[in-house]
Order: sequence, then C-alpha cells, then structure tokens
Amino acid sequence: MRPLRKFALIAVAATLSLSPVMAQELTEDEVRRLAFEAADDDKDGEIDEVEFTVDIAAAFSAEDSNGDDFLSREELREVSNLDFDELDEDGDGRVSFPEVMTDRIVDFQNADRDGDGRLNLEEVRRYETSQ
Ligand SMILES: [Ca+2]
Ligand SMILES: [Ca+2]
Ligand SMILES: [Ca+2]
Ligand SMILES: [Ca+2]
Repeated sequence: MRPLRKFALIAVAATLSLSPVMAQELTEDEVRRLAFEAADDDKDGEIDEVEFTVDIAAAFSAEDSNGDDFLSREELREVSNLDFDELDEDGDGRVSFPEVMTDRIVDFQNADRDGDGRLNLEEVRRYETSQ
C-alpha cells in the first residue's frame, strides 16, 4: 500500500475521513486537492499560516497514538517519511509539536513563492512535486 504522507506540506487524511482503500484509488493530485480543501478552513482558496498550523496540529494529535503530546520514532514512522532525527532538534528521542512546526514552517515559507504568507493550491503542487 502506498503510504499516505500525512506530514506532507499539507497534512493528508488526518482531517479527512478517507479509508485507505479510497485513498489508494485517488491520484496524488486528487489527494492533494482534498487535503488542501480540508485545510482551507475559511474556503478562500488559500492556506494561511494559522490554517497551516491547525492542519499540522490535527495531524500531530491524530498520530500521537498514546496521547503523551510527543511523537515517538514508531509513531512518526507509521505516517511519515520525515526524518525523525532531523525533527528531534533537542535530541531527547521524541518529537514535540513545536519541533514539528519549526520544520513545517520552513516548508511553508519555501512553498510560498510569491511571499504573501499564504499558499494556494498551485504553490502547494509545485512545491510537493519538486521534492
Ligand atoms: Ca483559507
Ligand atoms: Ca506519543
Ligand atoms: Ca525532541
Ligand atoms: Ca503565496
């Protein structure tokens, strides 16, 4: 099964009720669009930093299966292709939400090509397909 990249630029599926089977039948582009729409809370066609943070927070708590507010190596591995050691900045063997956001916000800023502090779908697509 193709793993869902829940910690892709926009968190996929954490806020969607996609079953794995459904998700498998969708193209990457369709999954990206659904994730984008789910993250775009005010439906203005762009994701601002607040919406982005809310989206990542939802993904984070969904993946924190034991609810201790940290992601263990195992919890992260199940959902993401991000490098655990890279995320764990203070090296305490667990990844906190601020550590995730520090990493994600860099992606957000890199993806924001026109620098207006918001991401539209095209910016997300360009960024993710260039990875
Ligand atoms: Ca929005
Ligand atoms: Ca945990
Ligand atoms: Ca840490
Ligand atoms: Ca932008």
